[in-house]
This record gives sequence, structure tokens and C-alpha cells, in this order.
Amino acid sequence: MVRMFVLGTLLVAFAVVAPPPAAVAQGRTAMHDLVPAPVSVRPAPGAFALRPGTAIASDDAGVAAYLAGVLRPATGYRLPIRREGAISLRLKGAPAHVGREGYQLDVTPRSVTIKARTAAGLFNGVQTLRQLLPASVESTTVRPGPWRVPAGRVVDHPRFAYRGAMLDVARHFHPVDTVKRYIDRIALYKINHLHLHLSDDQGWRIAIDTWPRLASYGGSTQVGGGPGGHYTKTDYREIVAHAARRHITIVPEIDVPGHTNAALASYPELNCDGVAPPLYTGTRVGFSSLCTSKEITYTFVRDVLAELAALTPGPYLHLGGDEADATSDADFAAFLNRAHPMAVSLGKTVVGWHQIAAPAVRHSPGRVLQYWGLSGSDPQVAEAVSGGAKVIMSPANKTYLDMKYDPTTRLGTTWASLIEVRTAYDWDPGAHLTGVPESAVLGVEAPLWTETIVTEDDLEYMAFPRLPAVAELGWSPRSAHDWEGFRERLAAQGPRWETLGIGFHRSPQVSWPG
Ligand code: TNX
Repeated sequence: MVRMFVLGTLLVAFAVVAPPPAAVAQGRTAMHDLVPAPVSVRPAPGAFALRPGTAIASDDAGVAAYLAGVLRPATGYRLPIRREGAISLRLKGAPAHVGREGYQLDVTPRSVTIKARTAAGLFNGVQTLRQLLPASVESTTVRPGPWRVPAGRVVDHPRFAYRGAMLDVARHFHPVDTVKRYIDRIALYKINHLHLHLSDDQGWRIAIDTWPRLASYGGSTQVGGGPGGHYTKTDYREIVAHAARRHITIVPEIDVPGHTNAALASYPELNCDGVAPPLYTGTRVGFSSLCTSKEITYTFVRDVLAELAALTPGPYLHLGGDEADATSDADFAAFLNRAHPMAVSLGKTVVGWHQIAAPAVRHSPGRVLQYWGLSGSDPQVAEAVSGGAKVIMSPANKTYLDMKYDPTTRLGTTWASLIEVRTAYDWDPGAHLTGVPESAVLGVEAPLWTETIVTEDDLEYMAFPRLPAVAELGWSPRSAHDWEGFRERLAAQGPRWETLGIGFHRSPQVSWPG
């Protein structure tokens, strides 16, 4: 045991690479075992040991309560929150360059100190601290410890402001608890936005009081014909609040004018011919359109956006705009040129799939395009960027979590690419699209479309390990990009996922421990 500790100390002191898998399996961590990779890590000798009476002192009560809550189940310790403590979370003293979301973490044998300029920064520091504890800290039942944190200093801040995950709850509905758990998991990798794809041909998933049949009828089925479902306003508020406690902003999407069969089926008057189509449970895309020439369509959009904006504290409303193949180009632009200003007048910034870069669609203030194309060049997107648009990078052949890993993957599709973890990791969001400089890139997002994804286990299998790869692209400096280093750090996450009960894809590209 003594020898093990000495060896652990040496590893911590001199580690420039992750420890061998055996060390990870035995529950020790090294300062470099972090995903996403921090800006700088300086290991030091020794370790801090968490004990039953270790107090947490914090300038932010929410982050203190979160940390105590995360540590409670596995340690069994009810860590007291006091004015002074061996663990302190401080809103002063951080170096200026860590910015709004960065932090400095100092671990010595006597203390753990996180300094940041905002609660979000403290929260990100807490995620790093969590990853420096043994993987068994993620257990929901009491485990023996010891709960050691290797000593050293981490100074860290994100490369991009927007680090996102998307869940398609329209193709298959996913209940509130599943969404909350997904939020918990993405928080571990410093993702700060969750985009919810709330409407599509197969289902409408959010209650709208002025148009109640959207949810009650339009939400009553899903791909394959199951029962579907929808979020009540109370459900949605609960998701927003759960995310906010984890410093994650919800980005709701109502996809218009295409991908609207569920709405068209719910209200005949939204159709040009006044006839409601049947509900749809297949997986085709591009066949539906709101009737852009009818005034009631704009009343509908205004009502829906007003209710959604009132429920959503975050700055963004995502209005879709993809695959509107049943709408002519002229009608598409005319429609968006009325719909986008509605979101703006509600105080929100418009996000849309990159098809909204069509030249006839007017730029709204702060407009964000989500790029999902397969190519490294899109002149319309580049043109929109030169007019002031920002871009979220979600290239389908890199970030789409519904793509199969390899031909044998049971779930998913292949239209964009097969995506093994290296493919998800080995690209540069700041230099991916010609004419879109890093300064125009707001960040990255990994969408999970759910045509083939039915259960929470399915979600987790497709998201892990690729979601942490995209999270690292969003957070870590370009200079830290290194596949060999990443695959070792990723390997060290495996035992955490096992402890959390995540049935992840054991990619053959990674040497998983144990
Ligand atoms: C394309 S990407 C879509 C979705 C599908 C997805 C399946 C995008 C904006 N639209 O409607 O679910 O492919 O991978």
C-alpha cells in the first residue's frame, strides 16, 4: 500500500502522459487525466485527501451545494458548507485571462482552491476536481475511497463560448428524467448548451396553450408508431432549471417551415388546401411545409415563439430551416423574413440550420448559423459570415452522434459517414470551413437525431465516447490537439462511465483499462 502511494506520488510528480491503464483501474488519477484537456497543468508532489469533515467554503452557494451533492453518494460524507474550509471556491483572485468561464485550481496536501470570475467558472473548476478524484466517486452507493486528489495547478479557459449537445426528442420522445441525466453527463465535459429539437414531422413535444392540439394530438406518436409524448410547461421549466444549476443554457428549436407534419396534422388551417394530413411515423425528410401564403401561419408562428420565449431564459431561439424541400426558395425566404424578426422582437437571437444563409434571407441581429454540411466549403455560409453571422459547427460527417461507429453498429445510420471516435476528434472547428475564420465560430455542437434511437441506453451508447471528443474540440486550445494524448485521457474516462452505468461504445481505437 505504502509502495503504491509512493509510486502514485511519483507518477503525479512526473506525469506528462496519462498513467498506465492498470493505475486507472486501481482508482488513482493523475493531473493529466482530464477531458477536455486544460490550457495548462502543472503537477506537484503529494495529494489532498478528502475526509468526512472536510468543509467547503464558497462565494457561490449553488456551486457549493452542487459539489457537496456530487461527492455525497460515493463518499458517504455529508461535507459541511462553512465560511472557511479546506475546499474553497472563490470569486476573486483568478487571473484575468481565464475570462468568464475559466478557473484556476490549486491542489496542495492541505487544501483545494478554485478561483474564477463567475459561478460558471467555479462550476467548470468543480468538473475538473471531480475528474481528479478516483472514478469510483461517480458511484451512487458508498465506496471505500481513499478520496485523493493529486496536487498541482490547473489554469484553464475555453476556446469557444458555445459548446453544445443536441437531443432530438421529436423522432422518439425522451422523458424529463432522461433529459436531466443527459444534462448531468454533458456537464462533466464542460458543455454549456443543450439544444432540444422540439418539433418535427413525427411529433410536437412542447405544450403551447394557444394551440393545444400541437402537443395533445401532434405529440401523440413517434417514429415507428409508439405513444410519443410531450413536455408540459412545468416539465420544460424543470429541465431549464436543472440545466441552469449546471450552468447549461437550453436552446429550444421549433423547426419551420419544413419538418412540420405534426403541426399540419393538428390544425387543418395551417395547410394551403385546408386539409390536415395524417400523423407521420416514418423517417423520410423534406415533404412538409407550413403554408407560407396564409396569414394564419404567421399568427401561429408568433404565438408559438411568444410562449416559447417566455419559458426560455436563454438568449437563443432555434427556428430550424433545414430541408425545406417542399417550400420554394422564394417562399422560404419570404417566410423566414417574417418569422426571424418575431424572435428578435421577443428579445431573442435567431439560430437556424445553415440553410438560413440563403441570400434572400435577411440577416437578423446576432444571427447564428448551425453548419451541418459535409463539405469544407459553403460560399453562402461564408457570405453570411461576412455579413456578420456567427457559426456553430456541427458537420454531419464529424459530429452527428446518430451515425454508426462502424458497419456493425446496431443503431444509427450512415448517410453522412461512419464516425469512429478519431473521426469525431480529428478536425478543427476553427479552420473547417473556407471563409469562416475562427473569430466567426461561436462553437461546436454534437447533435443526436433519434430516428433509430429509442431508449436512454441507446442515447448513451451513441454519445459516449464521441460527445467528449466534440466537447474537447469546443473547450481545449488548438495547441492541445493530439490524438495520441486524447485517446489515453479518454481511456481514463472509461471507468467513470462504467461507474455511472453508461454502456459506452468500447471503440477499438482506445485502450480501455481493465
Ligand atoms: C438530417 S441535419 C436532418 C435531420 C435528420 C438527420 C439524420 C438536419 C438539419 N436535418 O432531419 O434527423 O439528418 O441524421
